[in-house]
Amino acid sequence: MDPLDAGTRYSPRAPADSDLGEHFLPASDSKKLEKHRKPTKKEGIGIGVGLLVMAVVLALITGLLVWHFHLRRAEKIKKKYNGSLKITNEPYLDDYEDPNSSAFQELADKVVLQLKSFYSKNPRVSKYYMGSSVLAFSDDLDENQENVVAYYRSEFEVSQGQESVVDGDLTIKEEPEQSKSRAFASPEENILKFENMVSGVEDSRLTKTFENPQKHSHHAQSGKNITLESPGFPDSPYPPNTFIEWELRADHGFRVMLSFLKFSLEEDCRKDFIKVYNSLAPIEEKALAEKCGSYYPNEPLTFVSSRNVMLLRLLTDQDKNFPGFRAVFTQIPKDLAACGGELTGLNGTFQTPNYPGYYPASIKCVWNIEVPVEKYVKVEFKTFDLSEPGVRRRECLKDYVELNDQKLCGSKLKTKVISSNSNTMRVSFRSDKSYVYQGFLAEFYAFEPSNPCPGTFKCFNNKCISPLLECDGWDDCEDNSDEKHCTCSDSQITCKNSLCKPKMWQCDGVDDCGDNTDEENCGQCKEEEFTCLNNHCVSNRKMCNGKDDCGDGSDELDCGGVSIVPCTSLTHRCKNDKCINKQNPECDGTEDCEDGSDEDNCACGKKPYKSSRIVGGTDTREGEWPWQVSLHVEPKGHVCGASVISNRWLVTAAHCVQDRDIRYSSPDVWDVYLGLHIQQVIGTGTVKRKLKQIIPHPKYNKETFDNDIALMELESAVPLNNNIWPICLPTASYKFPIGSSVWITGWGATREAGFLAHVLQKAEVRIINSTVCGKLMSDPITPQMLCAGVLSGGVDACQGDSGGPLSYLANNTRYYLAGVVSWGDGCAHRNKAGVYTRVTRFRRWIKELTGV
Ligand code: 4AZ
Repeated sequence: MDPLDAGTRYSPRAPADSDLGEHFLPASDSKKLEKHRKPTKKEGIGIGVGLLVMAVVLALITGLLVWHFHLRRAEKIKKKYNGSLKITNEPYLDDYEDPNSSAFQELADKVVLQLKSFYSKNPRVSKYYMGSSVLAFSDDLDENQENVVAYYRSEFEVSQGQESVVDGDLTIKEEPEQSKSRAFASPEENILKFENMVSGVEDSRLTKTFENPQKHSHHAQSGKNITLESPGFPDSPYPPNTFIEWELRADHGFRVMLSFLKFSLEEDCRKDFIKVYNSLAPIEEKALAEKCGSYYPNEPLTFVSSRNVMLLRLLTDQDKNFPGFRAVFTQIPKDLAACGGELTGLNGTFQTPNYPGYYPASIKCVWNIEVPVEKYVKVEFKTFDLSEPGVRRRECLKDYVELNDQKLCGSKLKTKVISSNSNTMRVSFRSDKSYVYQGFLAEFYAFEPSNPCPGTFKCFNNKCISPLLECDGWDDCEDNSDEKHCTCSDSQITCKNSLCKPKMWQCDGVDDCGDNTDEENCGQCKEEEFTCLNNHCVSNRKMCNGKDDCGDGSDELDCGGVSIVPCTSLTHRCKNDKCINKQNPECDGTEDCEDGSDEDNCACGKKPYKSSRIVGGTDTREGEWPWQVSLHVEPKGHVCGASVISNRWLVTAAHCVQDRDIRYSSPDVWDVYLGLHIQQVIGTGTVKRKLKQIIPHPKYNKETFDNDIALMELESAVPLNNNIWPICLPTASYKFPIGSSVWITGWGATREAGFLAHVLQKAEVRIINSTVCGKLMSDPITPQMLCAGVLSGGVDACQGDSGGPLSYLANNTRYYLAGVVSWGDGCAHRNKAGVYTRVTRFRRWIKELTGV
């Protein structure tokens, strides 16, 4: 817990009563209370002296005030500016790499002297200038002339209120390429010729002082990896208040390549972070990336410098220390990161340089695609991430791709397929000086203009899709063109906008048509009435009147603001047994209960890893679903799934633990695999455990599958980490909205009666209205069941997924166990749902037995 949250804030104690007496003023002298009378001569002198004393005191106070205000105005703020500049009239010496060499010292002294004279010429900043120091030198080849680049820090003590003036003068942006010839000093002898000065203010998170700041310098060697690690990695978490810099250099004509192999820092970049610079000075204009949180192991979090230098910084705050990182750095020839070129043939792929690592800064690539005459070109982006923060998508001012006079940027493309009206296409890509991303992977194809999608359906955006997907109610083209101009079949409704949607989707609470046609006239209530969640009708006037008019409390929800209301099944019960009318208030970052209990125990349900890639397909990545468990029974192997809810307890399906050919109800037949990704591959993050006990729900009904839930206690606790982490349990009143997306995961069969999956699979389905579901399924849907699926078929849980989680992502932050995989009519049939155990119905039972 954060120390601040723990309530250890400093609050001055009120003085004890016994002390108060000592501070009372003594009772007034009775003489002073006498009536006024004419003063005597002696008294007259006394008055004169008194007046004099008063005048002196007044003068003193005035002086003090003047001094005080003068001092206040003169209160100084320390500011540091980091910069780099090119020295064009000095040859580079290898000794410059060593800050202890006399060559370094000599040149550094000269640079410092000249910086002083540079600042002295600017009256706005000269009065605040405290001094400069050289951080490093590197070489820079420019039109065959070898220059020295100096990296420096200048310090100022600025009067309060003047910071912006100084900031304005000391934030110096890099000049555009064509106007780089300006010199800062006349090329007199013995005077260094400065060019291309870039400077910016130091990161505000570095204003505090660090006890033991460290700086390491490394020079790469071709074909050799140098390992960099955060302190203590991997055995212990990094220490608090750490500030480390790594200066990375490559040989002349090479680039630095830095790859993070393991990366796990605190989630919040304001607290702990790394920052990578395309320079040896930490200048914001040269920042390539700032990263925190965790990244998937072995994901290509790789950076490439523009020249032969790079700076890596690690900064941590006082609390919450994480494992840290392991990175390797090496040098690559400059042209290895080259890009663009001539692309010919009928199809092919191209990508941003260093893909799937991050592209370099300040790069321009042009691909000229030429397919055989009489054919046209189509480019499809398979992945795309040029997501500079703070840039509006339409503008694309920083990093972008340009094709057909159209600029693309950001991370979500509206159209992934772009085609030309000729046999050529020019694709260009540019990155600016700072902040780089993964870039893109694209494919080009030649197509026949008269028949662009032979044997398939042609979308308006030129994507080709299977003809079976036309008019199926799903936007497969991603521009809806496969769902337009359809003649709706008997099993479909015709939306006002002429789209066709399955009848099953009518009145399911989701606007499938896009114009709400499928959700109109669903309730029986009149216009001036409110439709309660239990389908009762109450007058609109009775909404939010503090009384439960519906009978289920739904007329008192969503009334704006949070208030204490009578408890119903729809309200949230706080720890103090008072109920509030906010839906799903738990762990949403706001304390809604008087006792704050809605924000207790919120460590669950967080996915450990961020992704630096756009995910597609159904294979999961290691650690993506850390609550997923594989339950094995020898000699069969994987039989069922389960979910971690604490370091000792799992939730699974009761039907998984019923005796059949094997005594499945007996704890000792089971082997539990936590943190598993691929069946039969016991990874470093995998833990195997035996069971202490199995508790199937006492009301489990093997005929109807009602109450299909069981608890499993592990023989011993497991360590919780990036690969094993509990999912949140929803409270009894938690609502999973109809139509919202939920994830199913498991190693179950990938088709009905098919084989089990090797790699843990995931699929996105939607929650389906129980009444609609009841009409679809062969057996009844009880209140203890929850339906989810994709009614067009093809996506579902299947044999072997049973007992596993149905995970719901709340507020884009944490996952809740909405359901336990229970049963279905086969797998993935059209107009069939998957049926799950509704976990909210068992919240109290779970708490009673496990304490979770
Ligand atoms: C099973 O046999 C099973 N389509 C689980 C889920 C579903 C079907 C079968 C849902 O474990």
